Amino acid sequence: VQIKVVEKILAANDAIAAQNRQLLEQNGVLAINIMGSPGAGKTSVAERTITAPALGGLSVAVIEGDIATRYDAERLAALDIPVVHIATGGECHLDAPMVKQALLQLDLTAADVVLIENVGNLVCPAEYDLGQGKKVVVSSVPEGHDKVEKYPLMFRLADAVVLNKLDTIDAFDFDAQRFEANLKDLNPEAAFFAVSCRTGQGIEAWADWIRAQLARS
Ligand SMILES: Nc1nc2c(ncn2[C@@H]2O[C@H](COP(=O)(O)OP(=O)(O)OP(=O)(O)O)[C@@H](O)[C@H]2O)c(=O)[nH]1
Ligand SMILES: [Mg+2]
Repeated sequence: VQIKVVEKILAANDAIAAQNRQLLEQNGVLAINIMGSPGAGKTSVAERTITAPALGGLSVAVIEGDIATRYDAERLAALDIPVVHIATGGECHLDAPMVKQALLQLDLTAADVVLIENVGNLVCPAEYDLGQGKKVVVSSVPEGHDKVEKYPLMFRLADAVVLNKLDTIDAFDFDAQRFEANLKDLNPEAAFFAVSCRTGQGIEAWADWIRAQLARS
C-alpha cells in the first residue's frame, strides 16, 4: 500500500514537471537543477556562473530552495538578478509544484537561463523531476572521492557533474582520477568539470558548457 502512495506522489509530481518543461520551452529558457550535499558549493557555483564572462549578455534568474533561512537568496539577489526564494518548510528536496509557483513569479520572456538551487541533499532531490532542461550535481573535494559510488542515483541522472573546491585538494586524501573514473563508469554521458569557486579555476569551461546547452535547446 505504501508503495502505491509513493508512486502516486511521484506521478503527480511528474505531471506538473511536464507543465514546467512546456512553460520553459515555450519561453526558450534553459533551467538547470543544481543538486548536491549541504555545503558542496551550489550557491558558490551559481554566483560564479552568473558573473562568468562566457555568459555575458545573457539574462540569468535564480530559484533558491532552502529548508530554513534566506541566506542563499540574499547572496544571489546581491548580484542584481531576479531571485525567487522557495521555503520548503522542512522538505528535503524541491518538487515540481514548488518550482511551478516560482516560475510563475519570474518574467520568463526576459530570461535565458534559470538556475534552480535544490535543497542540500545527495539523495532525495534525485527522485523529483522539476521539469528542468539539465540536471547538475555539485560535489566537492572535502566530501571524499567515494561519493559517486555511495550515492549513485543522483550522479547517474546528471547531465553534468561539477567537482568543486579543487583548491583544497592538498588538504584531503582525494583521488580525483578515481572520482572521475567512477563517474565515467556510472554515467559516461555526463559532462565533468573540476573547478574552484575560490580561485575561479575551471569556471570558464563550465560556463561554456551552459552556453552550448542554450544554443542546442
Ligand atoms: N576553499 C573553497 N571553499 C569553497 C569553494 N566553494 C565554496 N566554498 C565554501 O564552502 C562553503 C559552502 O559553500 P556554499 O556555496 O554555501 O554551499 P551550498 O552547497 O550552497 O550549501 P547549502 O546551500 O547549505 O547546501 C562556503 O563557506 C563557501 O565559501 C571552493 O571552491 N573552495
Ligand atoms: Mg546554497
